[in-house]
Amino acid sequence: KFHPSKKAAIITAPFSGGQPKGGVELGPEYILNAGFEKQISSLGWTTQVKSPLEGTNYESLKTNEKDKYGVKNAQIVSECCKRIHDSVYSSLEAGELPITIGGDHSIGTATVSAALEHNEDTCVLWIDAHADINTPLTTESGNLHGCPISFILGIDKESYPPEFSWVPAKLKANKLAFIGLRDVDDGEKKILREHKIPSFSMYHVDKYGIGKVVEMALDKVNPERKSPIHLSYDVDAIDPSFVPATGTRVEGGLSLREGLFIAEEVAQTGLLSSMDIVETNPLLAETEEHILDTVSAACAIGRCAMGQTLL
Ligand code: EXY
Ligand code: MN
Ligand code: MN
Ligand code: MN
Repeated sequence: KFHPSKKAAIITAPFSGGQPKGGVELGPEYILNAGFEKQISSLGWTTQVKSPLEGTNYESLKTNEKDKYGVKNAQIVSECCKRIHDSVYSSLEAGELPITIGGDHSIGTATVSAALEHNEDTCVLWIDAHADINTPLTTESGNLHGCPISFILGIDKESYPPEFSWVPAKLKANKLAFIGLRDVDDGEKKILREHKIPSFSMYHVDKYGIGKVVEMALDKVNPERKSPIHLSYDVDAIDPSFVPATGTRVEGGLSLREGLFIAEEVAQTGLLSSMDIVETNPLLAETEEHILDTVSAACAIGRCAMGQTLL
């Protein structure tokens, strides 16, 4: 349905300031070196790579101090997000399908807000072990990769550092669904309940099977299957046995096939309009094989979402 002209933009987001570990900023480089652009163009897409953070050096400004709002690195996260937002937004306006490669998940603030500014009807599938919905009031870590969704929904607005006042909070709670959850903070659980956000944990995946879970999630956020879909894919949704090189591993995750199935099923709707693939951290690998597994999985997620089929 969408993208008859099949134009994609691969947007690099080499940024680690949303969490304390180093190395996640190398994700885009590893994924591109693995041939990601060629893999997408082999599926019939014209591709280009855009690097909105080129020439910046936000990494060198990263600290481990919380500000008076209780979060770390608000300034650099905000500035990176603004650049990525503008890049994603202009791609969408140009009729391209932006694939943003992270970097940590704080950049979801940028990509989702751009998707909603382009089309207010966009729904969001957030595939993750974590809910990433802490507010500055509920976060214990102060790491902003645990907070992007609260900014996009505009929850507890008064608690935000002023750096985030540019973020348009256009997402409605009934247009967001989670799949893969298994490490959710108590404060986040309360938010999920209060806002009645459709949340499918690993319990639901086991109980109903991944096929039914994806269908239920789409029924909630996109019942008529006509809204554009933003797929925000944190590779830590997949079990660490398949995806070891990531910063916040949680046991008991999706099998690699379940993880790829989600992307395949989104592709089948014909409604994918933008996506993120985040949290690949090559420096956290213990072996070369760990790097290869993780980077291959990240590439495969992208290919499946962009239409690769098994037969
Ligand atoms: N909920 C925890 C926190 O807020 O620090 C862990 C967040 C991990 C977020 C990763 C990106 O998905
Ligand atoms: Mn995440
Ligand atoms: Mn996560
Ligand atoms: Mn926490």
